[in-house]
Amino acid sequence: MTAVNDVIDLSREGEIAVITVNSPPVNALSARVREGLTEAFRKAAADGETKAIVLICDGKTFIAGADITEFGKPPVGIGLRDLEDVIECTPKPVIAALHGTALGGGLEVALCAHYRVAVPSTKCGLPEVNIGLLPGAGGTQRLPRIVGVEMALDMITSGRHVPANQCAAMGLIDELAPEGRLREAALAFARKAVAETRPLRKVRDSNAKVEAARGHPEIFANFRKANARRFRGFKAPEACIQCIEAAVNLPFDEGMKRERELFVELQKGSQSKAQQYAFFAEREVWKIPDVPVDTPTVPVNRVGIVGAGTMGGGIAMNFANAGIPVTIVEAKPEALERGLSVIRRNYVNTARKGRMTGGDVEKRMELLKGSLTLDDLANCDLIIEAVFENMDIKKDVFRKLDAIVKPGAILATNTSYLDTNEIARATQRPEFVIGLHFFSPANVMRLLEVVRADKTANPVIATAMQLAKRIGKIAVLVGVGYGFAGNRMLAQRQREANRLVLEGAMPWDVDRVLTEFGFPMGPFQMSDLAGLDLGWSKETSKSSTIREVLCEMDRRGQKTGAGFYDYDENRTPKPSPITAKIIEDFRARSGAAVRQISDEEILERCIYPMINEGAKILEEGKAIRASDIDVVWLNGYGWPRYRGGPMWYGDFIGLDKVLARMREWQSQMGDEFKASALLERLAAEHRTFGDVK
Ligand code: 3H9
Repeated sequence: MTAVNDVIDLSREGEIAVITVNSPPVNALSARVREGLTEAFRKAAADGETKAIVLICDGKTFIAGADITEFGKPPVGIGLRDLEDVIECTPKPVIAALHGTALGGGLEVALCAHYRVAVPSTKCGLPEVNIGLLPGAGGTQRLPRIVGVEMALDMITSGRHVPANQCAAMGLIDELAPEGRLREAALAFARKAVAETRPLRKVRDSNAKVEAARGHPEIFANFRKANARRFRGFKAPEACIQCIEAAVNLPFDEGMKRERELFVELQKGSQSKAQQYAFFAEREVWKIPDVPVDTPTVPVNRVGIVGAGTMGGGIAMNFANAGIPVTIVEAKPEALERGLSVIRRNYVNTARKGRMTGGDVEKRMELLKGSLTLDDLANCDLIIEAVFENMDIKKDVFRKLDAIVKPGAILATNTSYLDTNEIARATQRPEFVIGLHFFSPANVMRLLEVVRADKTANPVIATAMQLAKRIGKIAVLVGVGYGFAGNRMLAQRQREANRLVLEGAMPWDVDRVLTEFGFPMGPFQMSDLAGLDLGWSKETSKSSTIREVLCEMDRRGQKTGAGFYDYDENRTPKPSPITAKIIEDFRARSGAAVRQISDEEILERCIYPMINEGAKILEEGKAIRASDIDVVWLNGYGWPRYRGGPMWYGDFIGLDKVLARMREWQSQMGDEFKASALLERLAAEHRTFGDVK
């Protein structure tokens, strides 16, 4: 084996040259990889003994894409497309040997090989859309030439990873190799290609599938229409579609030009920067400076859950889905029965949609054991409390659990707001107490706020983070404080949304501005969905807020067919003249001065106080880094990914601008708008949240 450089090796086995990429962690196409590959291909092409070439990767995966860390920096070395030309024009058969994930630029390189061999566990995809880009190294032109236009539209705009057997069925992979035998299989394929003098098949030349779609613009029109909701606000999916249209309507080289233009346009725009930031932010959250990766963890083989309500049931499903047995405890048999049957119904619905089999439903239900006594949790390694949001009740549960569960077991609370330290103090084992704040519906939402209390031990934190990964969540470590990171910031937005209505905006104005910004729904639609009567009681209601008045009129949200909005039988919200009248009366009674409020003010008033609150969370050390706060908002509250997260957005619009507005509002409306010291400092120093390390 000869090292071409530190990441590329070239060797020969008989008449077959083997080029190996070894650039951990994911063999991304960095400048070194591109240079080494170019040189290796040139050498192998020039070598008289070599009759065919296998391109293979060491480590856990084939090339997983371009090196995203290079984006936005001045280009270095040979370009990816030039490397691809070298590969495609090699005068000897080139066989790409795939394992792991052949993604983005990695798959694009493989598409320039003349043949592709893969082990069955391989997945192929063009996920650039997820980072606000399009496949910019020929993927939009070559993929439809193999898999057809419809499949290319689906793969490129979803970015999904397609399993090898499906790729083989579509012709994207020529041969499946036995698992673990990739190298031998690829070498055998190469020898066969030489022996049979197989053609140097270039994907660029195979036009039948794109020509079949020519003169059928409805394919694209229908696709756009069917996916309008999913693509709303994002620029990359539309650019991907336009590239595939170019593949259909233009000669290959012209299509490549179009792809380049649109790629560069996306790369310059703020959306791709935001989405790339989000990609790395979601990988940073796992890194906790004072909890090193080698921190020991507690093995979690059985989980206990206290409370079989909506949260408890949803949380239980996460563990059952990961094959971890769960014991759920409820106080009353009817409540337990109801909780378990809701879980079963959820699984049956999933099975009905074809996303699991009847057998899977039974397997999961078998992992869930109901009980009416906390004593049955004695052998659990982790117990999650999901009872009513009341400090006394929670403390009582923890006191009891402490006496029952084995030493070393972790006690977790799912509280959304309450003081985890106070709950921990109810036990003799505060170092084993932690917060695990799941978001509703807990079996669907990806976010988990892991709440570190003052005494929580490092192994307990490490275990929680590891377990979150195991059940497919994205975990963010936060400190104790009312509402932790997410709900604490949400409270700012909610307060301003309500205040804006008193000042002259209508709920649907506020919701429209925030949905146009990119949220899936606005604060008032969200309130209607959750139910306006959460925490409301008829006996104590005094018509003191618009919400109370609505509840008193039995307009309690979607479930009663009316709330801030009126709803039809399809639950479509319509601005309500009744609500408008209630609001006008309320304003008149409270003597509020009503004025015209611009969309710009609505947006700024809802978002800037959140950014300011995020800064306070950071300066208090309740979140490790600004990007962790963004991960909370991206995964728990529907913050539009193409706007990075509230902290990224603050940096994007300029912290001096946020600060100026906060000061202005503070002078008009009081200290709720007082700027955080961190915001003041960063703005003064012309720095960003991203600069705070
Ligand atoms: C592209 O190809 C553009 C071209 O079309 C055109 C160009 C002209 N670059 O996710 P993990 C790092 S765009 C740099 O935790 P897993 C990652 O940050 C690209 N770094 O592992 C992490 O670092 P750290 C299209 C990358 O096993 C480490 O690798 N491709 C890249 O859970 C491990 O990552 C994609 O979008 C990269 N491309 O998942 C694929 N990828 O340890 C993006 C990863 O310091 N990657 N890193 O935190 C993935 O989807 C997943 O990483 C993968 C592995 C599935 C591969």
